[in-house]
Amino acid sequence: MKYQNILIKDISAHIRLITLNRPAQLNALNKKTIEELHEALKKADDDRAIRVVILMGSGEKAFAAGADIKEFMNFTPEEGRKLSEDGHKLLFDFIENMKTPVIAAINGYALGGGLELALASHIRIASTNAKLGLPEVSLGVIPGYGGTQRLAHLIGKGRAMEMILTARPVDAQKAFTYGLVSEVVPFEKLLDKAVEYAGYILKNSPQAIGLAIEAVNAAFTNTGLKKENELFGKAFSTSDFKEGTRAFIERRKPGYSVD
Ligand code: DAK
Repeated sequence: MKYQNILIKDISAHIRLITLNRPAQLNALNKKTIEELHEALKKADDDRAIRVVILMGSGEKAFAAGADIKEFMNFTPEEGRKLSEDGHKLLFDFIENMKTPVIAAINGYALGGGLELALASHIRIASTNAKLGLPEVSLGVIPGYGGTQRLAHLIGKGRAMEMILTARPVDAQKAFTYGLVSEVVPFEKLLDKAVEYAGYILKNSPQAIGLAIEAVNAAFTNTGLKKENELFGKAFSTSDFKEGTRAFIERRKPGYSVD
């Protein structure tokens, strides 16, 4: 299959690099990109020769600056709920449950859906210029691709609340301190570092790795993702959501209701 929004490159016989490739839009995740990622990830997971996948964004500026605001701003609550459900199924839950480990190499902004993509991955490393955040409430919506659950699982409820409620991104160093990423390296070394981690994985049993992913994930089974899905749809029906996304497009500060 020929892809429009992603690039595929085998770094070695066992390591596949998948690059999000919409740099002019800071690799924002639109529907097409999500579908292509699903296709490419499924192919990698079904291929016994591929034993590690590395995910990156093209360019130096962004891993992914979020879901594509321009695309989803006009969705109805039902379309919002549906896209959230499909997104979970095709990409976020899909990655989390792959038997092939996925390493997110975060090269710049990982915001909103972009950070949620990294959170669904099994290992995260970042470049020194990375900025990670869940700014959804600044747009009048909530994280809808698992962020409310996976961030809290990963870094604890208090820090997750801080990041989600303030909508403020953290820099790479703070992300490391929070346990959000395993390591921080200069941008030029990021891919090499991801390959180094892949090298450690390749020394181990592929079957045991698949089982270990399943076992670790089992510790975090809960109904929170369903609740997030429902509340995400609810946010789409608010006037704040319409105002927040319009303000982003018009490059101005949103004027939210206070009653
Ligand atoms: N969506 C669409 N376009 C985006 C984008 C995004 N998330 N982020 C950046 N862009 C576009 C900009 O509009 C601009 O396009 P042009 O105007 O040139 O056509 C281009 O990328 C370059 O961006 P800037 O000119 O803004 O670059 P700056 O260096 O000035 O600023 C920035 C970089 C990352 C600080 C800024 O671009 C920014 O604040 N971006 C938005 C970040 C953000 O709020 N991300 C969270 C999005 S909300 C869903 C489920 C989950 C979600 C959504 C839906 N459904 C189930 C429907 C999750 C929501 C999110 O991710």
